[in-house]
Amino acid sequence: MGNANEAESHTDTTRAALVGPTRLNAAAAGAVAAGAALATAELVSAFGEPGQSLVGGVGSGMIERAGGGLVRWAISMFGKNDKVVLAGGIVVTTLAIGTLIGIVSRRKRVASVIGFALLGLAGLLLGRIRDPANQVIVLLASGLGAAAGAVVLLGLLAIAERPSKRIATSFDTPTNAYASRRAFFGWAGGIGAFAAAAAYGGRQLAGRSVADSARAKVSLPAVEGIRPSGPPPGETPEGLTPYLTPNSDFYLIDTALVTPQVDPTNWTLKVSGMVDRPFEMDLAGLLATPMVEETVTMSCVSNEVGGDLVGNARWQGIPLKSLIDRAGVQAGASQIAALSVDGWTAGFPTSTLDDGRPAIVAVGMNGEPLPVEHGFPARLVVAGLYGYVSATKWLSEIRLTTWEGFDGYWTRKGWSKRGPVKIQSRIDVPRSRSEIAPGPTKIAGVAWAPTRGISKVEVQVDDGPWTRARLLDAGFNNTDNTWHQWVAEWDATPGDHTIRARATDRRGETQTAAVSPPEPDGATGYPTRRVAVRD
Ligand SMILES: Nc1nc2c(c(=O)[nH]1)N[C@H]1C(S)=C(S)[C@@H](COP(=O)(O)O)O[C@H]1N2
Ligand SMILES: [Mo]
Repeated sequence: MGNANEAESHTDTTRAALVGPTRLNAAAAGAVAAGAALATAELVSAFGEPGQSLVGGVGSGMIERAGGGLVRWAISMFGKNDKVVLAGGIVVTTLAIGTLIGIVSRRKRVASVIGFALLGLAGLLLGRIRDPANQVIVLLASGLGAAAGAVVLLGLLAIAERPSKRIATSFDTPTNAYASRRAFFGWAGGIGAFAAAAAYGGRQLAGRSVADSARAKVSLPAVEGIRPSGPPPGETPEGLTPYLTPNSDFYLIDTALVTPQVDPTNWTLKVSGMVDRPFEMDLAGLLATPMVEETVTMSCVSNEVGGDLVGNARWQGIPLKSLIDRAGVQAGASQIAALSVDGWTAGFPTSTLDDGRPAIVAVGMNGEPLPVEHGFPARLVVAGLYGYVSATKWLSEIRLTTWEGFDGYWTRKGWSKRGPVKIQSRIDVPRSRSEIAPGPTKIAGVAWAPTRGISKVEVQVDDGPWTRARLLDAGFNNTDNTWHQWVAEWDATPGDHTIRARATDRRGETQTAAVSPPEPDGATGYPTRRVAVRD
């Protein structure tokens, strides 16, 4: 018997040693190793350009290659969270690939080295390389990340092997199997937690923002003049959009996965191209140039009817006209191209400025230095043009060129070359699909036709007559460049109702009922709200 037992136990040892880690262990080890690889890459890339990240670089690269489609899809799906979702998708995909590498490596250890080498290569190729300094960092980040992944996977697989060896040397099989399983998951969990902490630390380090601290030091000179303002808050129905959009609520649209962090000490704004005297100016220079403040409603061409990709702010800055006049615009220069530090571009006809509309290189927004995500240190704001053809954030260059000689970022991707803002209105109150009580109620919203102004807003309930709403801002110095708040009274009767609105500009042009999508030059149609009136 004793002999038989020994023989059996010996057989066990051999078999167990060959079995090695379970599939679950190998999969978990792969995922943790991929996490360690990502964390290492993030930590290393944090030492590059501020705000740099390998995941961010891969995402930017994807945005660049997929072009407008991916961005628009992501924005439509996830709104303001589009970037977070994209970055999360990259992380989850990497962890899934790691899991696969782990499972394959269970039988062939060399697969862990090959797998992570390929993953690193993918990161290197996909990660956008903007300048030589970053190339080294991207190379280091993907190389060291891949190495960390392979080492962690091999280590965890080795730890996961122990159960079989222990089983062989012990009579108390279950206990030790549990003990070693605990050991494996202890290690795996520990490394996973460490990786998460390292990745977080890397992001914090990368976010050590020169831009934030530089912005905090900017003090805007006071600007004289009468400031338009909406009616006192007490006079607006609850739920109506405020006249001025606070910076923290102002919509955000850009193609940058990682918000550009501009350090004003090595930034200038260039005025170049078809000009007699090209020049550059730094932030101190801009701040010392005579400024204006203009209240302008800015809107995104992607805004759906009834959507919230529109906001109204006080923009402080230098009139664009004064900057290009100083450079001396040459005859034949028919387009103003506006370039960003991040490679994004916009362009509009030089003649846009002929009517004297607000067109400013803005350094201030609602009395504060321009927020980093809205383009610090300077951006362009042109009344009456959609953001995609005019409102370049993180502005680096204003280049005079010909109309034929240049297409902006979105124009190259099939959007209209000209982007005047279409007259539009929005119903804010009552809320969509809400249930309200019968009796006197308020219908309220905003309407805009920047540079043309709003002369009237009308509302219609079901198929009833169009009735005129009251413009709330008469007498509050509002200009034709901002949106207007409006309110209409309605005696709500029980039942389901559809409310519509339409605006007319000061030239007498009424917004069209014809429904068209945002692409290629802005959505049209009446805004509608469906409400249920119940006792
Ligand atoms: N550098 C840069 N500037 C940009 C963009 C961009 O993608 N990159 N998007 C433009 C678009 S489409 C719009 S609608 C406005 C939005 O400005 P906001 O994010 O400050 O609201 O910025 C414009 N300026
Ligand atoms: Mo936009």
